[in-house]
Amino acid sequence: MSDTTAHEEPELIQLLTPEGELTGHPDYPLEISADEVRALYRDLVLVRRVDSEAVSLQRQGELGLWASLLGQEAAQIGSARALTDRDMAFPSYREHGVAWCRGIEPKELLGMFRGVTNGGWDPYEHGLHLYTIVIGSQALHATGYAMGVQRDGAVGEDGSAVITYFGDGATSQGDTNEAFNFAAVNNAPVVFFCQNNQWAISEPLDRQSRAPIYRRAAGYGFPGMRVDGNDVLACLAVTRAALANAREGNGPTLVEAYTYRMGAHTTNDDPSRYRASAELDDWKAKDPILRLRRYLENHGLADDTFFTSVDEEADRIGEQVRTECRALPDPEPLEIFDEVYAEPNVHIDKQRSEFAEYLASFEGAGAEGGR
Ligand SMILES: Cc1ncc(C[n+]2csc(CCOP(=O)(O)OP(=O)(O)O)c2C)c(N)n1
Ligand SMILES: [Mg+2]
Repeated sequence: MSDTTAHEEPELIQLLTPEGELTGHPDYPLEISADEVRALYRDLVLVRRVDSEAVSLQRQGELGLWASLLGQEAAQIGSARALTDRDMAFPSYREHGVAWCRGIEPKELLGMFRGVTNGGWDPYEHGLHLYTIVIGSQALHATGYAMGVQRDGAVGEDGSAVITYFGDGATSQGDTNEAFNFAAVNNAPVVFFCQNNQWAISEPLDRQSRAPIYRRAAGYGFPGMRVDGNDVLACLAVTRAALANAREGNGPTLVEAYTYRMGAHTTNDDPSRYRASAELDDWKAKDPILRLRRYLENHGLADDTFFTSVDEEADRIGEQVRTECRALPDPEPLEIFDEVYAEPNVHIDKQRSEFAEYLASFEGAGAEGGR
């Protein structure tokens, strides 16, 4: 018995080769000006800098944890730059590039990882839901939200679409598969954007799926495609098409962005214990920033002055991230009770007053006692 689903070579949608050559793709034509390409390059470089500063801040004890996006910049910037202000995104916990594109200040992102906020931003103001740690749950939230958009009649060419981000590991979760099915049967305007970074902590891709992830969409009855996740132009073109499809009332799409987590899972992890360094070297050759830089240089679309100005801006942002992180105020201890429920709740009120009493018992024992 032959099993073509598992063994046929998958097609990878690519517009820009790792050498920086623009090949384009017949199904995903992309009209983009030189200014827009330079803006994408700037996004990629600045987001990588915010990320590397955050890793250093964790190492210096300023953050409790950080989940690095290193290597996934193009998947995030390309897809998020395809969104409009009317769209809503539901991220996981590594989507710092998406947050950047949705206008979240780096310090707002750092707050949660420093343990000083319960979330960090107003989801409606930015069109970005809060970070979600419960793997795959955001796919259901996004599907429900998309069904709400549908019921509000906020669809059509100028309407809203929804996108949700999750990883390869999340495709093994029931929540994600339920979301696929629910979105399909309800024709919900949602794009499932899977960043397949080849690893779910220490579990490699072949422990998650025998068939390529994007092919699962066929089983639920909607289109799926694999895009080169290190090619910012391909990610932009494919996500734009998927969002347009959702807006036009054609339901969900699964986009598998084939990429690589170049760093550790989080700052708590040591990948040298479970993966070979040769694998990382292979992916370094496909670096998303390098290939866009090569394209800009090869076509004379950017000169040294441009690259230097972006690097200088990155230095300024690095400095800003370090300063603002250290200046983030500690919350009042009792604030933790304020955002548990939207409505007053007797159980929470009881816990609040018990905790207030406990804190008061430290009075006179020094300011640190209550903290
Ligand atoms: C429901 C649930 N199960 C397990 C975990 C623990 N956990 C945290 S991250 C992770 C791996 C996720 O891998 P993937 O979906 O590929 O995302 P990536 O971290 O690679 O971006 C797991 C199992 C969790 N947070 N939530
Ligand atoms: Mg992963």
